[in-house]
Amino acid sequence: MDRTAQLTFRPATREVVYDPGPAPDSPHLRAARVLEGNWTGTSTVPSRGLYPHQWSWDSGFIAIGLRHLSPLRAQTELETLLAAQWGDGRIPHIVFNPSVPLDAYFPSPDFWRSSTAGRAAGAPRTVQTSGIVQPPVHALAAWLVHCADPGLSRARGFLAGVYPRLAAWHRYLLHRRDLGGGGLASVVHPWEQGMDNSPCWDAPLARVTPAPARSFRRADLAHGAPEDRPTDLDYGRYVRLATDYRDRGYADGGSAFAVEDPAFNALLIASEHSLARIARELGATGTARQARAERLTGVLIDRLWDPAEGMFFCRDIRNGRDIRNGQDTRSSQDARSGDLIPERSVSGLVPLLLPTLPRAVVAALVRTLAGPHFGAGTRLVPSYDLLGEAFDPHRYWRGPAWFNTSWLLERGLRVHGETERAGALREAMLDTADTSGFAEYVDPYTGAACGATGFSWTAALTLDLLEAKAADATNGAKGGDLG
Ligand code: 9WN
Repeated sequence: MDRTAQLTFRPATREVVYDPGPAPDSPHLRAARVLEGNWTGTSTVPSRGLYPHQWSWDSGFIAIGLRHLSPLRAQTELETLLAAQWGDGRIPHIVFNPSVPLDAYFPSPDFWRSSTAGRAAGAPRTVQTSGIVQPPVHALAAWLVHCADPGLSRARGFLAGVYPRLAAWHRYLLHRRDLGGGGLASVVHPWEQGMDNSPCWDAPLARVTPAPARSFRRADLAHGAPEDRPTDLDYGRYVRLATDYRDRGYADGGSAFAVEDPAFNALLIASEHSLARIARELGATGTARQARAERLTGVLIDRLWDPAEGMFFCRDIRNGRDIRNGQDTRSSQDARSGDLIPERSVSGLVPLLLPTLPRAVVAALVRTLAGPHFGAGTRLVPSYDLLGEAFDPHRYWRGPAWFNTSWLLERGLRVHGETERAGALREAMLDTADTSGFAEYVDPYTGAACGATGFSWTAALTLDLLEAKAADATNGAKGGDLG
């Protein structure tokens, strides 16, 4: 599927140009090789060793890059994920590959028991999945994938096929997961938010009794340095939360851990904007969805924005609540509001992505991004406050820079006309991704690789940035968005 020389139509200038294709052994080809190596035939694994199944938000980011190599594969990536959707609308965070041995990844299908424990919630019978979710980047990805080849998309009925599933997914999040009662979706497990061991979870997780270490066996340590990964104590708590959820039949509402996260909700809102575009493409008006996206942006600000700090924070909606046997023993409206968690995570900058943010919020976010907590002396944006007590440049989501969050911020900067800053971030990402061997995450100061190399979303988003850069060179600074 390597791209070779071709004639290309440039919509901005309405001309057909000769595109010689990527130079031999260019970053473009190196990134393409990673995706080729991680493709299974119907989807892409995040990395061959550490993550040998299909992950939900990974597939969204992967499809965004894959669309430049093979729009058909990018469509298939999302269709495979959506085929594992549950009856209640949730998109599971992992779709398991039955040919991978059970001990290759923990927790494996026999832990989640989706087809039995998840029956009441409508888990599929023929494919095994986890029972939790991940950030809703999918409608955004589906729209971008469509834009890469609208002809193929229309011929295959791609958008018409995915739209009802994406709509059900958003409905699930906005209704079943509005655990705080204020209009935002809550995550009920750190794995759901995707930044597994972020210091934001330390306080809410401290209330969770860890599962005994002997009751499970981690598989991740066989692939990564222990000091780059979450601790055993973290894992004990992850296992406890997931076990309790499973044992409640994956019914929502009784979790001891429930947090409204800015990045998770910003992606939901960005995806709602994309669903409005998809609806329009399919012949509807999209007006109601567009209005909902704008209204939710206001709710996000009301519930998670801190003007004094110039960023968004997580809201711990279980703070002070007593959950026993899956029942919330308090019911007053007061108990629903919870407290903001005073930890600065990159998650609190991701809402920059939203097009209808007030100017003052945008200006404050841009200042925070460049300031001492996230910008001082770094190559890429750290996952956590450089000045925070828990900062660790190598340990997973407690400091290292990740490419998906930087990609979202780069996009956010462009949405708000911060072209120069976006350009600088893009250059830093392109350079670091390639020199780190498309690492899973990197030291934010040095760019040194951490975790897995040959990581799919790093390669995919590199391809996306390379395409955007090439389009900018041809069309002027605003080109390259493809949607
Ligand atoms: C648990 C696959 C996933 C990413 C997450 C990242 C990591 C899994 C793990 O890998 O989480 O879902 O085993 O640590 O934190 O964001 O989607 O790449």
